[in-house]
Amino acid sequence: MFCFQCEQTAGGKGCAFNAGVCGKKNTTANLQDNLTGSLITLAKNTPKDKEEETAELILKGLFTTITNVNFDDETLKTLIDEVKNAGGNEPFDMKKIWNENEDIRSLKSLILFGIKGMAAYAYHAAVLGYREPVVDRFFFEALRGIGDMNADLRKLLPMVMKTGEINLKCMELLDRANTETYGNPIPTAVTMKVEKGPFIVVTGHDLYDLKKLLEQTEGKGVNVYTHGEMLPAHGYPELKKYPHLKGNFGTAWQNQQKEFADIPGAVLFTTNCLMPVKDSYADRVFTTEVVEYPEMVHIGEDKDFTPVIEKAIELGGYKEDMLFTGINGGSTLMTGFAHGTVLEKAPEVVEAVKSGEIKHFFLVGGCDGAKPGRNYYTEFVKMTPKDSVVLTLACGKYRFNDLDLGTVAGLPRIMDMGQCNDAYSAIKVAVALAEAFGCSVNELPLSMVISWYEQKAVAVLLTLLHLGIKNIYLGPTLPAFISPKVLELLVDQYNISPISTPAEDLKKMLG
Ligand code: FSO
Ligand code: SF4
Repeated sequence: MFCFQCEQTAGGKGCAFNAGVCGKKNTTANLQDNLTGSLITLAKNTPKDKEEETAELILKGLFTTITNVNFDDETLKTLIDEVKNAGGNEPFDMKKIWNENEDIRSLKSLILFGIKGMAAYAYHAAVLGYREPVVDRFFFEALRGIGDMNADLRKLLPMVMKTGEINLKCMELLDRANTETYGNPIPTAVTMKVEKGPFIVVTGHDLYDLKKLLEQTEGKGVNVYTHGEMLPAHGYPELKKYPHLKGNFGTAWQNQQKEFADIPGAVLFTTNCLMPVKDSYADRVFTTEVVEYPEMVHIGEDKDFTPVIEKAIELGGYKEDMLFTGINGGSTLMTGFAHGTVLEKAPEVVEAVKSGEIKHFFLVGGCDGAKPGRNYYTEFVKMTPKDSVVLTLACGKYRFNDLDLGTVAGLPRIMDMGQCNDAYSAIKVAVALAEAFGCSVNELPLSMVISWYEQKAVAVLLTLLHLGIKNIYLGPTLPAFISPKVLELLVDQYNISPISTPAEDLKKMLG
């Protein structure tokens, strides 16, 4: 096996031999490569007029290969067969890419990992009935580009940027799907208290699964709690209206093995990040959609969550109400500051900036992860000056979202804009501020501190670059798939820098 698609890759170079750091086995990694290779062949063989109908399979295939999504060799084999039957026979050999010249490999990786992330977003939008032909078609173009052994830097570089451009359209589509289906998020305080009695914890990004579960648990005496990337669900009117959607349990994905170890409730995984399931809680883990783990009960397309509900009732929940806290000891998390809410307050925000009440905005967003060094983000946020606002999104926020940093100009100093795909909200707000001040986004008193882990973060990063956003601080480490030459390019054109220390970086940003 060879895999270097995520931040925790072995030795900062690549996972090889028997298993990946994420727990993915050699056999699974090879099957995932086989699936990707089949998708490349399928893209080559699909006539233009058949692209839209084939796109669904491409989305599913790519999403399945994202880090911490699917560990099940049997499902992978079935999916490969499906792709082969659809026209992906004689899979492209991914080794050819892993063995290519390092700069070509780097650019192809950016495209491939970018479209994997984008596939997840497109998939969530499609579940709600939202598709966009421009997005669907780009998967074919990108896969063909990746499989083109004659492609040089001149051909691949624009495709990297186009991945960012199309991902913006894709995030816009998902934003529309989510807000038209569930309403515009509103600021909401979420408790970390778990009430006594049976409960289900839902993790991942899929709001549709949560909605179905809320409908099916209604009136059954089973409470529902969000976990990880599901936290922003509390802000959506059509989800928050369910009184048994009680609060949030736990923190970010990398803490799941500890947090779920002795949980007297059922856990439903709707997307990544799923970690290898420990015996201590294996009997209470359920998966759905593209997430799968050997021997765990999988809820199929009928979305009949009865086994999950029955498990929760059997386990019975805590005997007494339990008050949990975040990593800094806080027990309430605020969410729901999507573009709709923030832009309503735009005139006040602009006034506060003009009067000097707000001096700086920070976007501290992205993934959390298991490797040490991520307390940088906690320290960074704690050190931000009192006259600044911290916008955040994705699971990295659990490093600081339980902190009470007070308010500035009547606004909370930390505003959670949502999941990683809600980077779209941050972009909308930044663009609106730039318009109000008649300047470019790069001229705003705004600094972006991005943490990455898996491939959705790659897609978001490419979108920021496509928008011409400069001076991004990226951490905790730079991707292994960025070659020195490609890094040089990114530094020259976009002045991307790796994070250093919170104090040093803050000084530069405010300087
Ligand atoms: Fe996190 Fe995992 Fe949302 Fe990712 S839960 S790390 S970027 O899947 O997708 O932020
Ligand atoms: Fe390694 Fe990450 Fe690939 Fe898992 S997804 S095998 S940890 S690089």
